[in-house]
Amino acid sequence: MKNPRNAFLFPKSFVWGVATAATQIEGAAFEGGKGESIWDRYARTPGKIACGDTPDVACDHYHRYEEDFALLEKMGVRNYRMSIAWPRIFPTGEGAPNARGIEFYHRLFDSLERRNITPWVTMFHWDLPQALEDQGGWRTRGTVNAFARYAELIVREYGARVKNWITLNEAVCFTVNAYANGGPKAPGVKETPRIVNQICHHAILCHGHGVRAVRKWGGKDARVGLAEALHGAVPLTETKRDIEAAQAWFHAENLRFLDPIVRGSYAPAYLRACGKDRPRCRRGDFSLIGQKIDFVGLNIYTATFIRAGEDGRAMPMPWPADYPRAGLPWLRLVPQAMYWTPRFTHEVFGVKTIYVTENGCGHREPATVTGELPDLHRCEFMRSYLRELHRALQDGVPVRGYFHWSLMDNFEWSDGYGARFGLVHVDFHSQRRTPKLSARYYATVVTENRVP
Ligand code: PNW
Repeated sequence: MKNPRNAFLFPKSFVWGVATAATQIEGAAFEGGKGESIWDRYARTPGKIACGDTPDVACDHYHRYEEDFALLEKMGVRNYRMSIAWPRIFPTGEGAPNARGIEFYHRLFDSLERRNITPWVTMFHWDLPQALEDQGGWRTRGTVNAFARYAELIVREYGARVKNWITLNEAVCFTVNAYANGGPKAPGVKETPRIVNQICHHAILCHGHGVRAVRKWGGKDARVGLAEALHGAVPLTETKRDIEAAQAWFHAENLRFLDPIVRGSYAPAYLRACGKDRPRCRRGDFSLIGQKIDFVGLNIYTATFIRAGEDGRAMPMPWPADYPRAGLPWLRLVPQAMYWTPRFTHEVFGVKTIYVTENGCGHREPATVTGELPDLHRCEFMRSYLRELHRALQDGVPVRGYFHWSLMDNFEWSDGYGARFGLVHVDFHSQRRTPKLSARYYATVVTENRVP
């Protein structure tokens, strides 16, 4: 028998990590001089969040980060993706920065450094300062300018210790899913298509400001990219016809954000689809938006099956009612997304360096009594998705790392604390942390560099 430890091996330089976001874990929502974010406000609007949950305390990571990083260290995880809370740095989004907020992240980076864990820092993971929203928020250029100042400040402040920057997390979630249909993301309003398109334009402008800040203040060895939630497509069969149809559909579905960033202009097809509601652009916008980036992060959870119709056109498959899901209604179990989304991103958008910046499953798991929580479903989820990632690497798709979402159970936005995505279980009453079986599984992945 061949040595089974040689099966599903990853390249030596492959980056393994876990991911979190400030609002979902920090808590201390009104401590240390932090200002109110749109999620703090949204959580106080009745009916918006399951069970009336709020991010006020979350995992209390603000006070317990040492304990959390000790868990990371124990798992052997050497890369940690996190976000900085904009309202902790600028409580009202602009004006004077908050020294205690700035200090807090220095303490976090100190702790990571001591443990030899590399930070990957997201500048914006949805927590817009409420004061900016009150002045028009993403609808205005004022917010873009405020973001530019924020990005510059954090890169100047932390650039000596942070070398991996992610400007925005999932632009579609805090723009379209927040302003087009009344939710489910904060602020949960319904604007006209013209305003929504303008909001999206402002979002990619912010990405550009983030890139500029890193180039100017981040040092020679700094790298910058963004984390995207692309609409994934999986060909129903691996025939030429279905693959071509899936690829065409993937391209058409993802023109709004990544395309202008990698090509430096809006695609004619995108502008046609916007019609009279196309975004208003100013001179200079695209030299900012289209700056070269070092990698694209993909948050991969699910995808849509596509087949070619008679005329070759892409036809999305309807979902059978019983199709399996990984905990939440939208999270249909499609491990092949881990193969096709990076591959199409490479083929269609010409991206040469890809990181999977999120992947995970969210279940309603029972509280642990003592010891380990045997989340066999999460182990199986990871195993099947990681094998598809391995297949992508074997076929030459340039994926350089993987971050599991998430380190621990946390505030899952509108789903509150009911949907648990963690490798580590959190008891939200006692704040006790208990590694699940999947934490051990992932520790094996990371330390042996393979899919067991
Ligand atoms: C991501 N989809 O959101 C976010 O970046 C995380 O903050 C969040 O906790 C995690 O995924 C789990 O929800 C997504 O519909 C939301 O494909 C929806 C989708 C993808 C990602």
